[in-house]
Amino acid sequence: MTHSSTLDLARPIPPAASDPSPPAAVFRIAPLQAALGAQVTGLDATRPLPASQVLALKQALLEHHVLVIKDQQLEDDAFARLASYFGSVFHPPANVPVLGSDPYGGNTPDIVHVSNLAGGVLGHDELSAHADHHWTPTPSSGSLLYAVEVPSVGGDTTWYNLARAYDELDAGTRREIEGLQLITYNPFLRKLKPLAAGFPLYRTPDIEPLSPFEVHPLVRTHPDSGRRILHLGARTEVEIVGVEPQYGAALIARLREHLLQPRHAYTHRWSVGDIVYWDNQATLHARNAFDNGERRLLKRISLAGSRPF
Ligand SMILES: O=C(O)CCC(=O)C(=O)O
Ligand SMILES: [Fe+2]
Repeated sequence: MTHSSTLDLARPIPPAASDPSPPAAVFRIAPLQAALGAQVTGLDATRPLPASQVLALKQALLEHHVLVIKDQQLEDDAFARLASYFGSVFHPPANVPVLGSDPYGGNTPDIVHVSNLAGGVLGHDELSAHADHHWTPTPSSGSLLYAVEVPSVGGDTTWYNLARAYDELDAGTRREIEGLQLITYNPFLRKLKPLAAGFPLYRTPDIEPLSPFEVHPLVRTHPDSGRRILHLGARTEVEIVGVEPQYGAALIARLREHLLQPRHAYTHRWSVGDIVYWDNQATLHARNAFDNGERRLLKRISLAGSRPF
């Protein structure tokens, strides 16, 4: 008797006919048909995540560099909790301006509104490919963008796979760039000191160096996967330390042309509710322009990183 009542209790209880909640979607991570990226479905970030899902996301990020998490509807505290499974929020040194900070640095919000609407940053223009906070002593490990409002056309974001870009360099170029040190100057500092010629792609001796600046390896080693990464932005002002400027500028131009090939890229067309979490240590991201008459609001959290080696 006791035995059979135990069995009765173990039997699944069918939902009442009036139960409005849909069955929970199955958690799934599927690689995209692209040079990088995987899509995540069935994740419910309104609640704390199970350990198995956090581990699966971390592993997938290492393999695919970009995770497109679908169908989220989150208050800021739930978005911040999701991000905090992967690290703490990036805070720059007080004298280093970054996206969303005061012009000379300081007061960086934890959640930045990337938007053409009032209170937002980055407007509606195209953005060239970059890794967030590359120019700081400890660049961001990764960032998350959460789509709240999206335009009907444009405002797509493209990620580039820098691990693949490195792997596909010919052996001679890999030898040539091994051990080179690169300064990536802070574009927010350049905005404060504009040049008549606009934003230079390479600092030549006639241009006074922006300060503070940081020296990092041109080829970095991913701190978690150990993969070699071509750690170079598309248009940010740079300088290879200790080489002849003409040679340095030509080498950088050649490497940029190589890494920006469409076969290293994935372009994301945003839907409301998407969260993209990407690895800044293995990718660049860029955005195309959109019509300023349309509304676009993405909320961004950028995560702390470590000194590149
Ligand atoms: O607006 C975008 O798609 C990208 C903006 C960006 O570069 C960032 O949030 O780090
Ligand atoms: Fe960015």
